[in-house]
Amino acid sequence: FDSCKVTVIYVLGGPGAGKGTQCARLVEDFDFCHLSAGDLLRAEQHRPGSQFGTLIQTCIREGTIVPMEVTIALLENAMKAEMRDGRPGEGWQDGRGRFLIDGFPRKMDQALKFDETVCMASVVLFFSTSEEVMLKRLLERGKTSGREDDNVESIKKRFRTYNADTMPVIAHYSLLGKVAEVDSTGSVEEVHALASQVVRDALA
Ligand code: UP5
Ligand code: MG
Repeated sequence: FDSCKVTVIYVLGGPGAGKGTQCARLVEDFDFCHLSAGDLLRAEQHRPGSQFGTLIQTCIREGTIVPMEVTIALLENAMKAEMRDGRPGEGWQDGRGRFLIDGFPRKMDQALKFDETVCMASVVLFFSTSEEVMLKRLLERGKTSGREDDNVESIKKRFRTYNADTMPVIAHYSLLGKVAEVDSTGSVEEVHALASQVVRDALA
């Protein structure tokens, strides 16, 4: 597809920072298609016949990053499908596709590759809070989520990968003046108010 015809916002932040929750709220207010890289990987993991099932399962449990080719292909396919089939109100506005890309790019190789071959994000919406808050949220969700990585051992590994691989990505976009940091410690509504302002500014 034509990368000039899309508006992309990357949504980053640590595990449990609230990326998915806030994206779900933002699509209620703005015409965006929400694509979570983690959700796409989990769907691929369970797709019958997928050759990446075991690889994805291992990476997710160990909190490591799936090789970028797999994730980029899933994202690109989802974006193409949306551009082809999407309707206004589902991420398609005035002939432009609008995407909230949640949980990606989380490593420098993915960031450089996606920016070069797919498209460049206009803004990086960065949700930040403490590990203490994120751990509490993930353990609470783990009681019912069924996610294989919502346990203390996996969560610690996810924090480690986040600090080692994803923080440099945020620093990279920060140098390019693209990062809008939102404190996600408060209530869902409080964080939503701050995030909405970032999106409004990005679309202005
Ligand atoms: N909650 C949310 N906001 C709250 C608030 N303000 N107050 C109180 N509670 C709040 O929220 C987490 C929990 O907290 C929920 O129960 C929520 O109700 C509550 P959520 O919105 O789900 O947070 P989110 O930041 O989306 O957390 P998530 O666990 O999804 O983050 P991760 O980044 O760890 O997970 P993701 O699905 O993106 O990735 C999983 C794995 O996939 C990675 O570890 C990696 O192995 C793999 N992956 C790749 O390999 N490559 C990629 O590009 C992407 C993923
Ligand atoms: Mg999420």
